[in-house]
Amino acid sequence: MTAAPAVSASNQDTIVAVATAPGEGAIGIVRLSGPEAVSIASRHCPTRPPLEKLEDRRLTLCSFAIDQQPVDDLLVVVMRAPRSYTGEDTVELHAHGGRALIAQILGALESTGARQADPGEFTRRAFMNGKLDLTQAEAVMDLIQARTDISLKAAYFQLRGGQKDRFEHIRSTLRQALVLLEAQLDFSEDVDVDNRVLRGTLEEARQAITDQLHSYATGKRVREGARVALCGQPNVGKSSLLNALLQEERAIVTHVAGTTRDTIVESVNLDGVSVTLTDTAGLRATEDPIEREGNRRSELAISSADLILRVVDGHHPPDPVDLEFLEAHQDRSILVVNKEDLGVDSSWGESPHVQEVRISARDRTGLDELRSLVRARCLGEGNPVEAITHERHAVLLEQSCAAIQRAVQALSDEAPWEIVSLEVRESTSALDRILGETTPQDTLDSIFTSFCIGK
Ligand SMILES: Nc1nc2c(ncn2[C@@H]2O[C@H](COP(=O)(O)OP(=O)(O)OP(=O)(O)O)[C@@H](O)[C@H]2O)c(=O)[nH]1
Ligand SMILES: [Mg+2]
Repeated sequence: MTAAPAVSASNQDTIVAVATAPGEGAIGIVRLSGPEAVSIASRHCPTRPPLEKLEDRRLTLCSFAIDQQPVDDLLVVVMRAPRSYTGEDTVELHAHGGRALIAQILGALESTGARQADPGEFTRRAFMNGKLDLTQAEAVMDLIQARTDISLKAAYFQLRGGQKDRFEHIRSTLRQALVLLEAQLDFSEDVDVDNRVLRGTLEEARQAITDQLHSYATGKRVREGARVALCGQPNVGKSSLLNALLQEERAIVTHVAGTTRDTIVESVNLDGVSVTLTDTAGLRATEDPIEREGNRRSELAISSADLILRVVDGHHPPDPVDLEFLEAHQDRSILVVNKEDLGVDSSWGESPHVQEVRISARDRTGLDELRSLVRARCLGEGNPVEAITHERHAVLLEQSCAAIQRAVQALSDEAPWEIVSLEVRESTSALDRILGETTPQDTLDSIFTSFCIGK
């Protein structure tokens, strides 16, 4: 994942890059795309018939030659425009995946006219050639980076155009409103727009956007993972729980209160959700400067967490400090009553407002239930696969929604039709930008340069 300057070179260039992960592998795929892709490759791939005449999309064995010297036997395939990933003429070479070999092949293709591709340039060309809209292009990277089943499904939903279709649907609703408004503007004497129909149409679009926006909290956790903090008083078993969830002895566990002094951060897949777990120092009043700093870091982790696991020692009766904490953070905490193996005090389980789970970090009981609670709380209601996952989409949807609200207000105020129309246009243009139709160059640059080379 190398950062690189913005793509500025001409689309007329033929670009080349290795498409498989760097290093040694059974196969290394080199991809060429652009107007000269076939002629450049044919200088190194003596096929029969020649590459220019080779059937589209058929893998053919040949010996790749540099200065007439064969260096590898490989498979070559030609995918002619527009039926290729980029929409341009594309050649793929499936060579053996060795570092020196791939470097030689790339060098040879560059010396015969190809230019090394910038990060994301193949996908950028696919986008420029209308093969993908911008949400689909973004999903390509999501798909590659997905670490859990759920984030993979969400990426694939977006790649197949699931989000694109929704945004287009909302936009077409807004365009219906615009048609009504245009008619009023063009033929104001003869046409009298039915205000209720117009309002209904705008309301429909607003509602669809609001639904999408509500899904973003979930979608963000699906794509980026959720932050979960383990917190509580000293010695209750937070570090033991961290180790149990990671299935490794990551943190030091002792019977001494105050064992963990710094925060410990680890990533784990919990029941299909990618989670960043933070074990924190036990919270208690102290004069020790190290523990005070530990407490400060604990507070920081707690305040930024999507979900807090408040761990208590269930063998003892509830402490008001824990109950107060849970009350203050009930919307994003789960009460984890630990040390179940020692017997749980009968006063636990009385709070109807707090979700509670009983475990033994020592004996590793109750962990499946805890994992599935964490999953349910992180993913919320609704279908997480169809949630919007990109902040860029959420920000533009908010802009679109605000413009619709201003349009509705203008209607109520009986403002001139031009004003209403202006606001509806504003709301559609935010959707245009999500889809990449009028997206500023710098936004495109920042999206595509975050891709890897060869994608
Ligand atoms: N019986 C029993 N003991 C446990 C369990 N979980 C933890 N302990 C013990 O409780 C003590 C404290 O465990 P830790 O995991 O270090 O607790 P902590 O909350 O991280 O403590 P600090 O880092 O000091 O805040 C250790 O002696 C553990 O062996 C459990 O489920 N059952
Ligand atoms: Mg600890």
